[in-house]
This record gives sequence, C-alpha cells and structure tokens, in this order.
Amino acid sequence: MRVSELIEQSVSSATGDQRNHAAGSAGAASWTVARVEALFKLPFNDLLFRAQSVHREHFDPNSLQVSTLLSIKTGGCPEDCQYCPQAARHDTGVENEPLMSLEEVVTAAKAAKASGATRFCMGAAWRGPKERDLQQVLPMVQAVHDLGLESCATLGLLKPGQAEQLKQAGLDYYNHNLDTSPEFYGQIITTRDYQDRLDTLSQVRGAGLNVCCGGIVGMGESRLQRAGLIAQLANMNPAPESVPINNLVRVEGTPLSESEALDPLEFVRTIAVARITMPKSYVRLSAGRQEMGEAVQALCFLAGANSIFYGEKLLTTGNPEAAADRALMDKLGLVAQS
Ligand code: SAM
Ligand code: DTB
Ligand code: SF4
Repeated sequence: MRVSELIEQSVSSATGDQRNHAAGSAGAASWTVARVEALFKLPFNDLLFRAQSVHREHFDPNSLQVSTLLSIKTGGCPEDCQYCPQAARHDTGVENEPLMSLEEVVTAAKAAKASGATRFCMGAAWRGPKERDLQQVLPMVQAVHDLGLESCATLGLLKPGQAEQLKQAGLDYYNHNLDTSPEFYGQIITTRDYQDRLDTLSQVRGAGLNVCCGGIVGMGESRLQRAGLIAQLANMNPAPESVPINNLVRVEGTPLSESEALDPLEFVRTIAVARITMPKSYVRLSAGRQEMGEAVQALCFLAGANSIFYGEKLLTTGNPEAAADRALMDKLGLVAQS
C-alpha cells in the first residue's frame, strides 16, 4: 500500500471523506463543501503530509512550473471587483493605458523566455474583449506561440466564438478565475455574476483550451467560504489544469485595502486542500508572494504548490525579484520545469 493510501485511511474518518479515488482523480464532481472544510480542519501536520503524499503521486516534488505575466492593457476597467487596483472607479494611481503594441509584447515574451519562463500570460483590464480588441490580441498570441512558449491570456468574459479564435491563433491556456465562493461573491463583485464566469469557462473548455482557474483568499471570507471556492474548482469536470491561488494584495485605494491579513498558515492550508482535491492540477502560488517570506513559500511548496509567477511584476503590483526567486529555488533544491 502506498504511503498516501495509509494516510488516507488514517484521516478519512476525521474528514468523513468517502470519495471514490478514481472519480476524484478524473476531476468528477465529488467534493462536497463539508468534505473540503473537513480537510481544512485536519491537524496541520496531517494535512501537509497528505497533500505532499498526493503531490508525489502525480508530480516531481522538486520541479516548479514558471510563468511570466505581462499586463498588455492596464487600468481603466469598468468592472467593480473590490480587490482590483485596475478598476477605474478605485483611486489607486493606476493609469488607464492603451493596449500594448505587438512589438512591445514580443520583446517582453523574448525576455521572459530568456529568463527561464516556459509560460507567458497576457492580462488585460477589460470586462471582456471587444471584437476589435481581440483582433489585436490574436497576433500577440500567435507570436508567443511561435517563440515556443506556452501561451496564456486573461482577457475577461468571452463571447461565443472568441475562445475558438484564440485557440486557432495558438493559445494554450485561458485564465478566468471564480475568485471566491458563490456565497461570498456578491460582496466582492456586482458587475458580473458567478454564472457569467462559469459560462466563459465552459466556452474555454468547449474550444479545446486548457483552463487556468482559481481565486483569491484573504478578502474577509470565512473558512467555509474558502472551502466553497475549492469545492467549485475541484468539482469542475475535468478540474482546471492550472489553479492559481492568490493571496489578496491589499492595494491602497481599493475597498479591500484595510482587510485583515489572512493567517499565513491558513493560506498554506488552502494550498494543501487545493492539492488534495485537484491532484493532477498545477497549483500556482500566485499573487501575494512578495509579502509572504521564504518560510511560508517553502511551506506552500511542501503543501503541493508547483507553479509560480516569475518576474518582478505581476500585473500592476510587485512580485519577488527574479534573483530572489532563483536564490530561494536553489535553497530548496527546486528546479524550473523545462
Ligand atoms: N480583467 C480580467 C478578469 O478579471 O478576468 C483579467 C485580469 S484580472 C486582473 C485577473 C485576476 O487577477 C482576477 O481574477 C483576480 O483573481 C486577480 N487579482 C486582481 N487583483 C488582485 C489583488 N489585488 N490581489 C490578488 N489577486 C488579484
Ligand atoms: C491570477 O490568478 N493572478 C494573476 C493572473 N491570474 C492574471 C494576477 C494577479 C494580479 C495581482 C494584482 C496586480 O498585480 O494588479
Ligand atoms: Fe477589471 Fe479584471 Fe480588475 Fe475586475 S479583476 S476590475 S474585471 S481588471
């Protein structure tokens, strides 16, 4: 019997988790919020051991997937996401900039490749791309693809047919986050609803694109609501290939700037629960790393995080310096996935 199965036996009574493993690993809907919450409640050491055991069944534990982000269209967004520095209605000092040129994007993608990133993600502060916008983004996707990088885009809500156009241009992944649980969602965003997000995700999947979908914690949600987010993600069939877990970056001028910081160990628990419930997905330790410190990041990797954003900027906020990340990876013996 594998170690993870032994652990499974010892904790299944604590979590009430009678999940069918075959179904779970295929991403079939099988995680009730109560079962996910029970994982959160495990003793920390049991939770991490279980997460690391699951992780080792599916991944090299010392390999890290490395993505670089570029904000191709910054600021001026009409949406009201309470956490976001790019919403026009929040006075954060982020300027409304035009869409970058193809040349600027190619230069940034070449630099990302040269620094060791294997995925390049282009983000736009739009509710969703207008047809004219999309026509300008398609050559960028094609160019990133032609450089031999995995391409990812996060452009907001997609209308029918847009995902197919992105796929045809060579897009590998589309990022669209659920952000939080259905119950908490209305307190964070009112200009689009949960179902709009699910509809876009279903178009992405329908077009044959890989799905990158996660959320943000530390927005004042309860543990039950964090469990609700993870259950939503884990019950997608199939589960998202990439799951970014963002720790809220509290930006001055946003309504969430004064939120109480999430206990770092609760953040680590969230990563562990994501790993256990989505065993084959890349779990990305996303926004919030700069504020985290090396020890908490190391615990996140132990809990099964195996992907990061690399480069000194996320979209508009800071990320650890590349040299600091290389030093941390060296210390931990983590190797960038090629
Ligand atoms: N506008 C598009 C959309 O909302 O889908 C794409 C860009 S949007 C900035 C991408 C994601 O960034 C959001 O869904 C959210 O999860 C994350 N994000 C934005 N601001 C954040 C913050 N202050 N802290 C953590 N994550 C944040
Ligand atoms: C995701 O889940 N996190 C990234 C990426 N997908 C696009 C964005 C984080 C943004 C953090 C705030 C900022 O830099 O503006
Ligand atoms: Fe706009 Fe995306 Fe920011 Fe929401 S998260 S305000 S949609 S850029």
